[in-house]
Amino acid sequence: MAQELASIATIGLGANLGDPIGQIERAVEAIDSLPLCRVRAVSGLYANPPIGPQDQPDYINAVAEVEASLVPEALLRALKGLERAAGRSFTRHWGERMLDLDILAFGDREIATAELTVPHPEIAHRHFVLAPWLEIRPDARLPDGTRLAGWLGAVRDHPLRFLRPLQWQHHPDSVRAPVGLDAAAGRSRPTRSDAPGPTPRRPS
Ligand code: A4P
Ligand code: MG
Repeated sequence: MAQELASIATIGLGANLGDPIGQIERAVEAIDSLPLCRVRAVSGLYANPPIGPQDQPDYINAVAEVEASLVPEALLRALKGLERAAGRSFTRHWGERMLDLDILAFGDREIATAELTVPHPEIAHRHFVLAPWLEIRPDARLPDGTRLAGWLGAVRDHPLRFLRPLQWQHHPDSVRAPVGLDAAAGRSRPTRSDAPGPTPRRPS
C-alpha cells in the first residue's frame, strides 16, 4: 500500500445486528491497526431508529477521525474488508447490518466516482452522523465551507440518544513511522508518543 501525505478522514460507523456496541468498538480498534491509519478522535455511542426500512432493529452509530496516509480508494477497500470480517453480508439497500463503515469526508477532497462519493451525500439528512461528528469537531465544515452545525435543526425530529463514551484502545503492537500532515489538518508531524488515546466528550 503506497504511503501518501496524511489527511484526516472522517468515518461513520453503524451497526444494528449481533452485538452492535461491541462491533463498533472493535471496529475502531481495527481501523487504528490498519496500515497507514491512526485513529485520532472518537465520538460517543448513539442509539437511534433506522433510516430506510422500518422493520429492522435500532442502530448504534458513532463517528471517528482517522489520520490516513493512503488514498481514499485504498481506505474504502480496507473498510470493506473490516465490514466483511465483522460478518456483514449483503441484505438490502439501507437494510440491517453487522457493521457499516462509510467515509464521510477525506480531508478537503471531493470525489465522485462509481466506487466512492465523498463527502458522503447523506450527511445533511442524518442526525446520527451530524451529532457525533459535531461532538468531536464542533466547527466541522465540508470542503465547500458549509458548516455542519447549520444542518442540525433540520434533523432534530429523528430521535437520537447518547448512550455512553466509546471504549477502545490504540493497538499496542502497531508500529508507525512518523508522518506529515496536510495543511487542511493543520497539525504537524505526530509520532507514537503523542498518541492521545480515547477522549470522547459528551455533547452539550
Ligand atoms: N460508496 C460510495 N461512496 C461511499 C462512501 N463515501 N463511503 C459505495 C462508503 N461507501 C461508499 O455501500 C454500497 C457502496 O457504496 C459501496 O460498495 C461503496 O463502493 P454499502 O455500505 O455496501 O451499501 P448500503 O449501506 O446499503 O448503501 P449506502 O448507500 O452506503 O447506505 P448508507 O448511506 O451506508 O446507509 N439508519 C440509522 N439509524 N443508522 C445507520 O447507520 N445506515 C444505513 C446505510 C441506512 N440507515 C441507517 C444507517
Ligand atoms: Mg454504507
